[in-house]
Amino acid sequence: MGKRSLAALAATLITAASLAGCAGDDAGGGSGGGDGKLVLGFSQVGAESGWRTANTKSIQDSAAASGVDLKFVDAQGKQENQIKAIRSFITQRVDVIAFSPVVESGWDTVLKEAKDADIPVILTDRAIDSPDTSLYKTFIGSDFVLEGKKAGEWLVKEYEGRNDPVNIVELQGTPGAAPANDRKAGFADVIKADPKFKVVASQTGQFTRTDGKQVMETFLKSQPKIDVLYAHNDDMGLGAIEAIEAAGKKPGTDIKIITVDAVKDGMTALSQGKINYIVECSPLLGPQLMDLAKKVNDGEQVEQRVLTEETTFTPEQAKQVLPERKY
Ligand code: GZL
Repeated sequence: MGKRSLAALAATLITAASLAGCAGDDAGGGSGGGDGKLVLGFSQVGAESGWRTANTKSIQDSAAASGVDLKFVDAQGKQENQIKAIRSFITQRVDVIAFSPVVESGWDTVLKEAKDADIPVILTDRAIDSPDTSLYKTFIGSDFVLEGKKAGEWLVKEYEGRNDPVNIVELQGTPGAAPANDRKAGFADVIKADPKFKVVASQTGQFTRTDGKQVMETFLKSQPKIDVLYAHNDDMGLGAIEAIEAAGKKPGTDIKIITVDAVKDGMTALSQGKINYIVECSPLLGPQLMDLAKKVNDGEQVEQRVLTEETTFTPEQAKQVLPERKY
């Protein structure tokens, strides 16, 4: 149990004892595991993509390796399930709460409850849009706007010197999710400089292969000419490749494809030339999350924003790094 929890526990015990004549029930502050282990409650978005699976593995493996007692809950992509899980962590008096917010909005009430219960919160992977940054200790994750910009910059370079119109279709991530909003904004901000680039269709594929394939099928039927697909993650891009091939076209040649994540299946398609460029978004947040959880449990100051390291890949680079890719 960290220093923060001990202080909170002592204060609550004194209050409880003075009110009730005896401590009796469980006191406030983090209870810590009976065996003195840090107890971390984690609410995960779901299991929608290869990235998410790798993220979950990183968190679970890191908790085991660092002796953290992890209470892991999968929300199946529903905000109400994440809110329920956070409330349950508060009732259980965990030491620290962490979660990857499925969408940006609607968290203030439940995070205020955690703050009132003196349980620190860490945001991982995705941000929230609350103006009250006192509701969480830190946010560890990627800069999604930058990821969108990197995708746009590749496209601008790819079509440098050419003036014919470039028709782009876009597969967006989950509506309301920070990576969907920001990857869209960053990409649009770069391509707006050149009027030849036109996003002729943009629709959510929910970050999944199935939806990515289905939406790409509708794009192929409704759009007379598609030059480029920008997919907010590899999984939707891989689903779209199935639709493109079924329509008798060559992905990566007839339709250029840019995706984000760089999970193994995406990198394999990239190495085969079916995808032209991938912007990496690292899911391996586990080790840093455990380190941050221990620090906030001990009442240590941590940076408000912890950025993850990531790069970009071309087909040649994918061939080189695939053998040692961890996910
Ligand atoms: C990004 C993460 C996104 C991935 C998708 O940090 O939130 O969610 O890009 C995943 O693959 O579904």
